[in-house]
Amino acid sequence: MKIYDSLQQVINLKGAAYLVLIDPDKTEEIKLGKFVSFCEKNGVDGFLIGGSLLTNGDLSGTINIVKKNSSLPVIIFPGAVNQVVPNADAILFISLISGRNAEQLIGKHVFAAPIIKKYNIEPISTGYILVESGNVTTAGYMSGSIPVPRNKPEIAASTALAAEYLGMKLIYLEAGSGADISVPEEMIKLVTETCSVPVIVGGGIKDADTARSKVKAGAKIIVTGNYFENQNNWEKIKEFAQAVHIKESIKV
Ligand code: 1GP
Repeated sequence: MKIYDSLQQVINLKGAAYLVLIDPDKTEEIKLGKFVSFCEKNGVDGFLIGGSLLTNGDLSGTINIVKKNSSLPVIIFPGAVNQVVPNADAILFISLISGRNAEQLIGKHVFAAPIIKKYNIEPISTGYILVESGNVTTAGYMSGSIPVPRNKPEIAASTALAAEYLGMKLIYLEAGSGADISVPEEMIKLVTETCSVPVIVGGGIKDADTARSKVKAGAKIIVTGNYFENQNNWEKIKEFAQAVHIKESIKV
């Protein structure tokens, strides 16, 4: 089954899917192996791997460790063309639709597409919308683009709808890794009411209640990264997964 379809299946079954972002710059082998198997046992549905800027991380090596220690889907979340590597299951084929820089809308993709084809990894076309989040994030800085103002949900919704009409299969509402404040619920609500493809929400989510309120607002995939880079927080993974899997808690 394609990874996109398996995500849809999780969404149908559990109400929403929970993905954990792994930054190859911030991992060490033994800890990462333990972490991913712990994630799998505690309800995580898959991993995103990559980042807006990798300085010394080994993306391929990181994916190998993740695959050795878990059977969950591994999806590249690329910040640059050199993050297209062969050993992942899929790649978010991201177009920065909140920006107006042709390179990030289509230019880099021309370089990446033949490599993705050669490696035979599944591209998942994703409209990426940066949302103002209090501070300048790496994603915002590196892309040199102005994020959508937090109090302008109609801009995000129109952008997402345009992406859907262009054939994109996911929308990613991104506050940025380590954001001070996460994507506002009002924006998630309007975007998810306006377009029909699944909406990912990530950036600055630091507790399970916040994750649940994003799902209640309409998010179909929640991503957290930074919070679980601190091992002291690992005990909360199950709580996050349960908060995201809104259908399961209703059943109980
Ligand atoms: C960043 O959305 C992800 O691209 C996750 O953000 O690291 O803030 O959880 P955090």
